[in-house]
Amino acid sequence: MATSTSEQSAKTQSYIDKEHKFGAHNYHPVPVVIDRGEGVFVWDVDGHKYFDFLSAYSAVNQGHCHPRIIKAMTKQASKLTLTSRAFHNDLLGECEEFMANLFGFDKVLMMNSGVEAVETAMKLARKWAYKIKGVEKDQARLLFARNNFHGRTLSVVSASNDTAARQGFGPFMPGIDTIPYDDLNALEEILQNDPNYAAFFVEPIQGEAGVVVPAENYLAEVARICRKYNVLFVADEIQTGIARTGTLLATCQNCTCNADKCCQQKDIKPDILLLGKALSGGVMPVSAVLANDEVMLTIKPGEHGSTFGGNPLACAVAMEALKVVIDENLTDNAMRMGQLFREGLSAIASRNKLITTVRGKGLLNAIVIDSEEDSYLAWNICMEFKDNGLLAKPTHGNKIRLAPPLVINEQQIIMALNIIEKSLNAFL
Ligand code: IF1
Repeated sequence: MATSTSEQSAKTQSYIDKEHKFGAHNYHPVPVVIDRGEGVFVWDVDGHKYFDFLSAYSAVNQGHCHPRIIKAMTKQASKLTLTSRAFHNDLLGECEEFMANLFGFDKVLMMNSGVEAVETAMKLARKWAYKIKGVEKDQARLLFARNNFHGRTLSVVSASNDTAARQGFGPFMPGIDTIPYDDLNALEEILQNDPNYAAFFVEPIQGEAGVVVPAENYLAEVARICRKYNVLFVADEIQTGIARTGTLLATCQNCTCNADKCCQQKDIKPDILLLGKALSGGVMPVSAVLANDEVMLTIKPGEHGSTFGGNPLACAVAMEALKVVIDENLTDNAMRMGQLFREGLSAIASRNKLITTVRGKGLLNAIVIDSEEDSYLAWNICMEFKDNGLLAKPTHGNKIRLAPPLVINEQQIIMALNIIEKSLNAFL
């Protein structure tokens, strides 16, 4: 088993010291240095094995270094990686067609990081507001839910209410407002009082806020209210999408379709869908914006893009990463293993009062620890997890996100639950 944090090896410390000396100090990582990943496991430089219960924030849904995705990547990497969009390439159209059909939209705009997809959607929403909805020039407003996390660019943190994300970065993007999450009255009230709203951006489950699951009817009602006031419903599925929550998309809350073609139940279909992270199985940055022609065609040639957006390597990887999700029934596995996992966590909570809440959907779950938000208890519990062979990290103080790769099996879930209970009991 892993050496305890106090016995952290000199080898591990040397890697951490080098990062500290030569790298920006923009993170406070768990003190572990990983050098190999396979499936649900990662290993550190001292050869210690861990369950990965963060999955790079739901980017490695298919498991670390999935052989099919690596094979697709290495095959394409030795043939053609990048042309820029100055020229066509032989995979972009195929990838766009595959994704448009799978998720049920007319068109796809490929980008790289998740926040680039969010920024793209903000630009599309404003363009649509001026060209289609008829909002006066420079008067379009964008609406977000409070306690959101959509990325870290200046215009996106302009929509954040998180102090750490905003402090010292002003001035912020104008034309942005927020309302409480999971509050339909607030949404109806703000949209009925101002015709200048272009779009409402929302996470189907708020990940960084601590895996906050809204009311069962929230997303369907968001879609209805947005349609009522001619406002675009933008679903940020960068973390919740691609089978993570037990359906291909979290907006398909009560999905009954099988996962090889998202039915996108008409009543909750977003106008703009944002994907990222697991779109590449965690092997490279790939993101995508999906929308129908009325929205997507408001941007003309030369008005948006990126050097690497839609590159052939990303297209090869994205298609294979999605095919793995479908072929291995990861949506169904996430649903079943998530149910088993939450039952196990609830059983632990009945024996150990440190867990005050268990919540989540599919394999996006979190436990809330009985402590103040600014307490170090959740961090110390994660250090104990690490010493016992499981990696996780607290979010917003006293919540611990627990999100393994979707390839996890029943035996591994039970082993992880045993580690979690053993670790928590060390604090009783
Ligand atoms: C970090 C948080 C999670 C996202 C949603 C857009 C983006 C993200 C719903 C932007 C990215 C990442 C960022 C990453 C840690 C992680 C994160 F802790 F920061 F808040 F997952 F909750 N929409 N989330 O979750 O995508 O540009 O990063 O590709 O910044 O360390 P990105």
